[in-house]
Amino acid sequence: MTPRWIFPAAAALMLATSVSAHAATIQITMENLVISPAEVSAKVVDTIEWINKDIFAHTATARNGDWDVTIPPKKTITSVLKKAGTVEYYCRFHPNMKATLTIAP
Ligand SMILES: [Cu+2]
Repeated sequence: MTPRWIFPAAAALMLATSVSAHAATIQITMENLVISPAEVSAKVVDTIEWINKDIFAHTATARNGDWDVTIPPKKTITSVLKKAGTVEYYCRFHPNMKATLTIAP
């Protein structure tokens, strides 16, 4: 006889696989006042993990106003990309920190 738990486990596995085929998680690190990688390609529905390794807060502020994420010191913030385009962004506290995110539809 087949154990009852196999069916929900298989269903959960299939669900996880189909989700990951469409959306990726991309990590962008802020460390020593540098955003890396400085140029990232992503697509709509991807998740960005903003990782701040510094001991002060940073922001990822889109120049076109699409988003403005504040990342507290030593924290990781996730956000989901909703709009396509090539977005230049910077840190409001440290304007020398600049990078580009290219988001495909
Ligand atoms: Cu900063």
